[in-house]
Amino acid sequence: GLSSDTIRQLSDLHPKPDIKFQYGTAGFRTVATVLDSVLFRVGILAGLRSKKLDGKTIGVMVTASHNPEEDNGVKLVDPRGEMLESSWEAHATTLSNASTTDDFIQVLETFVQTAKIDLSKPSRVVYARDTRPSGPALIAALEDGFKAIGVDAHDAGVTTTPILHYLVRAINTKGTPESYGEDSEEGYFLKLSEAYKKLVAGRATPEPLLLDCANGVGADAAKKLSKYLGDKLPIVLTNTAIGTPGALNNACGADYVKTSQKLPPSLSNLLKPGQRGCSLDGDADRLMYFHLDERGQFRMLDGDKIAALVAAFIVELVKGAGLEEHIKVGVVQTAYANGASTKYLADRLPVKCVPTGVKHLHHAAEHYDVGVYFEANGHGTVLFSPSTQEMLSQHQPSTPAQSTALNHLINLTQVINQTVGDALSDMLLVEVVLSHKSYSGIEWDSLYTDLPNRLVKVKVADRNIFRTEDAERRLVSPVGLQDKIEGLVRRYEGGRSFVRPSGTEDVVRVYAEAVLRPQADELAFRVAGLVY
Ligand code: NG1
Ligand code: ZN
Repeated sequence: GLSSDTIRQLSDLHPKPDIKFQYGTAGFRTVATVLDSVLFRVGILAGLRSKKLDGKTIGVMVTASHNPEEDNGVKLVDPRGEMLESSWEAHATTLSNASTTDDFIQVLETFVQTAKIDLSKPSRVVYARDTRPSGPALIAALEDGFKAIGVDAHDAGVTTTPILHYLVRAINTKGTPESYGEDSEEGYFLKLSEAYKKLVAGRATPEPLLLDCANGVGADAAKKLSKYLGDKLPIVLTNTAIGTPGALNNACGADYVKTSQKLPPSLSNLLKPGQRGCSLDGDADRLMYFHLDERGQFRMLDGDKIAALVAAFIVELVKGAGLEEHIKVGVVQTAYANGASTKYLADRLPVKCVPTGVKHLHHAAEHYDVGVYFEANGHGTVLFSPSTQEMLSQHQPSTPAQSTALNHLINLTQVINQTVGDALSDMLLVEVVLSHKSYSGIEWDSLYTDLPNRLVKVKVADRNIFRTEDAERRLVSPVGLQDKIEGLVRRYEGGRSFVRPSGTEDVVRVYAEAVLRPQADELAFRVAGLVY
């Protein structure tokens, strides 16, 4: 059984504050100062998850992504590099909320029994953190959790969330036919950069790309990646002040760009008309592109624009390889996708809408032969099903043109981090497509014109009374509210609006779009008025 003495002693060092925790869509996430006990318990939970899966390596990432520097968080990564299985989210929540050491040990023992965890199995975990100042202390608490049940733990240091996901998959597939690459950071950079170089071989060197690193861990990773890419992709790094207190995600980064729909002020003297730039978020799993148009106006190229660019390109390659009868490409979006992007995509290929949260997108994308998923906020990737990857490696092309398209597809499976949305991998993917299509930001942007939209947060007494259906596009509770929203929406040309409770913040979100900017704003604020 559990050696409760060791657990007891260590647990006493990590008392739970009087706070209700919840493992949400992004794991546990809140102000860092209250997270000590959560990290300790997550260390134990990760070990148990590994034991349950026969000693496979589990990942633990300590980050609060795009949130303010004073926040932090932690989430678990399952063996194939994907998000923790949903049923264990509830176990994580229960364990984190046991109020005393005694309660905790009791909850733990019950859990081990009901989940039928064989404690004699080995347990392995790989873990990492972003650059937040609260990181080291939280990692120490996590390591006490590992110690408490004897986890064989490997510290991957300070790195990006997608690299940690990559490592988990690479470790678990090492030496097998499904090997995902060498199980090290260098292995990751090598895999991506080699595939990128093959994809752009013989093409003109692009204009320098301005890269806003949000003053986070992406700065380090981008610096390393840039060395591997050499002159194949000139990158100008900015907002790389990892050590400056308060700088992380402050008036910069992917979330700033998406929510304020503005160029970070720190980039205003750096981005030249016609030049393209992009922003990472604090753990480098979100990517927002932008450019200045002919008139010097800021134009945002968000996750929807990335999905449109990439999906159309892959469809073209599949046709080019002569595989359109065998490989079906589909797209997954959430209700936050711009209506114009949905229309553009749905005219060309199957599009599915799912509830917010990476796990929903990822899961739905797995149902296609090639599934492209992106959230409007810039989190996304492309999944190639195992049978599709098999087909790509077996297929005999009949012409040189088919052979070229086929090779491009195979190299795309390598440049894309298929475990999770990965800003640096997505950046290479976008650069490949722009190069192949000879697109500047202007041509890319003109694939379709975004409908003006507005996203507002509303603080309410209890956000749990807001319940949705139809992939969060309609409210079922509070009763009557949906009818009122629809009554308003009908008065606006091209109007669309929906309301849902946030899974990561104690707010209700209101989204609205319409053909004209003032109308989109007005609709959002009037719907917010109904919610309040
Ligand atoms: P919530 O807080 O549930 O809206 C936010 C983002 C999601 C996703 C998660 C996880 C919006 C509107 N919502 O979720 O897309 O990224 O955080 O980080 O951007
Ligand atoms: Zn992130």
